[in-house]
Amino acid sequence: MAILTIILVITLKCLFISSQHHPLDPLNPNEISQIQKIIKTSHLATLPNLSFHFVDLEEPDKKHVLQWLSSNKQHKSFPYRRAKVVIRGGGQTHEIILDLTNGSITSEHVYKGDGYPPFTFTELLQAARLPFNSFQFKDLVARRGLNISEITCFPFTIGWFGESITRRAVKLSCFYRERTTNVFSMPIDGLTILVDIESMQITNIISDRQKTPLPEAEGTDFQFSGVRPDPIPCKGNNNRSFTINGHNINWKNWRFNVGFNARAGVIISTASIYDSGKNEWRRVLYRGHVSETFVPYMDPSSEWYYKTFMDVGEFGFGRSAVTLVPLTDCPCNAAYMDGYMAGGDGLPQNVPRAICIFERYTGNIAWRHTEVGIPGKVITSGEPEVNLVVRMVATVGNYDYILDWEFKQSGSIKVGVGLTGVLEMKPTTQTKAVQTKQEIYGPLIAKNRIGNNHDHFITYYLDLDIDGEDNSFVKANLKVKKAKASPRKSYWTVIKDTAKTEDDARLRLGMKASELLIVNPNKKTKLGNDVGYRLMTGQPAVSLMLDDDYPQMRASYTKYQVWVTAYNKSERWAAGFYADRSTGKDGLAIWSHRNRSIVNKDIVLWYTVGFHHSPCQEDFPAMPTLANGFELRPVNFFERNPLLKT
Ligand SMILES: *[C@@H]1O[C@H](CO)[C@@H](O)[C@H](O)[C@H]1NC(C)=O
Ligand SMILES: *[C@@H]1O[C@H](CO)[C@@H](O)[C@H](O)[C@H]1NC(C)=O
Ligand SMILES: *[C@@H]1O[C@H](CO)[C@@H](O)[C@H](O)[C@H]1NC(C)=O
Ligand SMILES: *[C@@H]1O[C@H](CO)[C@@H](O)[C@H](O)[C@H]1NC(C)=O
Ligand SMILES: *[C@@H]1O[C@H](CO)[C@@H](O)[C@H](O)[C@H]1NC(C)=O
Ligand SMILES: *[C@@H]1O[C@H](CO)[C@@H](O)[C@H](O)[C@H]1NC(C)=O
Ligand SMILES: [Cu+2]
Repeated sequence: MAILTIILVITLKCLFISSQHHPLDPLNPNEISQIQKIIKTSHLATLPNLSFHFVDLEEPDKKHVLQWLSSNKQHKSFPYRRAKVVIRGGGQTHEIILDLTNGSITSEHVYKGDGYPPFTFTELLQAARLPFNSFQFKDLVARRGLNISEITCFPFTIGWFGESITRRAVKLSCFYRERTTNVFSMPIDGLTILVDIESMQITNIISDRQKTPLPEAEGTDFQFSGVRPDPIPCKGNNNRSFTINGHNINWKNWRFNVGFNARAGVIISTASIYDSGKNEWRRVLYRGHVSETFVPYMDPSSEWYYKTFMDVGEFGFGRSAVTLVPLTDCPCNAAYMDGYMAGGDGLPQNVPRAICIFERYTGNIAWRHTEVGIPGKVITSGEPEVNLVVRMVATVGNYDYILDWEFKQSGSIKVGVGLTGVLEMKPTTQTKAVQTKQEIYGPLIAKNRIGNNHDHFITYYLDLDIDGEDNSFVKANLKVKKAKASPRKSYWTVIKDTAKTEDDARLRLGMKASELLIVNPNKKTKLGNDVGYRLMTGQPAVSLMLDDDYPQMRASYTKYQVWVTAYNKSERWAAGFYADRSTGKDGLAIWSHRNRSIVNKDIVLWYTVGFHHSPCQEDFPAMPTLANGFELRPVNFFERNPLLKT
């Protein structure tokens, strides 16, 4: 037995060492267990109601990561291996930094500012069960003639509406499951239950006498009943043209690290592209991930006004990651990666197949040309487009977010956001979509159901390091000029404007024609152009709410799609780290208003993918995927088209 243990320990140690692939690798399950043990054996263990809300890698300084990556790694250990942990205990929020190499707490303090860390799954589950032990709730349900065994209550975060003192709380809305699997399509109207999370007690049940009856269950099911078409014949997984070494991916001319945490979900780190002309790896993206989401519903009624969700900061996209289903979520040639995070008890949890990685044969043409200008010949050449996709799906209550990072051999990185799932609906007695005097907050989308209007804003953190850290943000504005001495009267030309400070880099798109570039002013092509990448934006949408509306104050960064800030390791979460019940005193807008210089500096690009969603009948019973996104495309980064090898 003892020998066995020793062998096991040695094996584990070896595994641990050989798994040291990258200093930005996410915490592995052993490390998460180690963290839990350190906290549980420290003085913090005596805190009443200790729970773990955030456990993540405390990333080493960029300088050290880059040094490590460029050195001979064989004999070197990581710059350092630390974790950031946020716990709640005794009614307070504690921030802790742990050193995983020597197993000690290197710093800790109590956070006293506004807002709270993400909820744990355990808290949400406990809250959702409370009504079933409440006599008042049971009585209300019985009086409505509903069977309590057929009710599901979901916790919703409550935002902030100017209160000077906040508590951690959620509101429960309840739904009826009888004869349907589409729980969200059967909302029980006029019933809101307020739960105080710290005491884990119901503090108020609001029941409206004027409630609208339950809509019918008939026709609400979304379960797939048809015959699935045969998947496209697949050669199998044994001949992939990418390799996965721990979290490091190598594919064609790209290499990068795929990380995962409870908050952001997928994190892409140190993405570099091989330049066959220069014979070297060149840096593009140091770190990229979803930073925050904001989903405000456009219904000011007492039952709906508070629905202004920040899913990433309040729950977590990684926390909401689902196990991907082969052939439905990812094609047959996909490889899968698990996602690890800490539960509310600090112990490691695994989401099997949280991420998939696959080559996508897009059916598109990467480039082509037919030349007929040479007498007696027709020359045709070109290549089909094959890309590499890294995908995850976060299911946050009713919505499913499909999050793709797609790498192209041309040097582009395409980021896709797909929205699907089911709508949040409101029952109505209305049966026809006629204009009434009565104000409604969304279209009639199914029998006796309104699909409430809302937005989705998905904000990306993009720390681009184009050929090095020192970059500039350039607005290449298209300016119309009058033509002189020409039959033409006008033409456009490009006038480049380098943003000097953060103030100058806050943009609302669609107002004027411009190309947005991140360039490295210290690196030029042989022809003398600044090397760069262009942000190709998608369908633009900014928040339309008034600036002094409370939800808008918390998400003030959604008034612009584009921001550029000076790099600061601790500025990553657009709505501030403590997004739950935040008041707008931290976050991207605040950082940007420092108006730091961003010329030839390490800078971060923030881009918000936005959707204004006024639902329609096709969104019921489940919604066909609605897609948007953006692309980062090389501009004068290469000497020539990198698809045409020299
Ligand atoms: C552990 O390592 C950190 C450096 O990462 C150091 O600051 C700390 O003093 C060390 N603690 C102990 C107990 O060795
Ligand atoms: C209530 O629902 C439960 C679970 O579906 C079922 O077993 C039970 O018979 C129902 N009760 C009534 C009174 O319909
Ligand atoms: C601990 O949690 C329980 C309910 O789960 C609550 O009644 C109690 O007040 C909490 N204690 C502290 C110190 O927060
Ligand atoms: C595997 O891939 C290589 C290179 O793409 C190709 O030449 C070879 O035919 C493939 N083998 C199989 C069994 O598909
Ligand atoms: C980095 O950001 C944090 C949080 O916004 C701030 O407190 C700190 O002063 C910043 N550091 C520098 C050097 O600007
Ligand atoms: C930001 O800094 C620039 C350059 O120093 C200055 O021109 C501009 O007025 C500043 N903006 C604000 C709001 O102070
Ligand atoms: Cu929507």
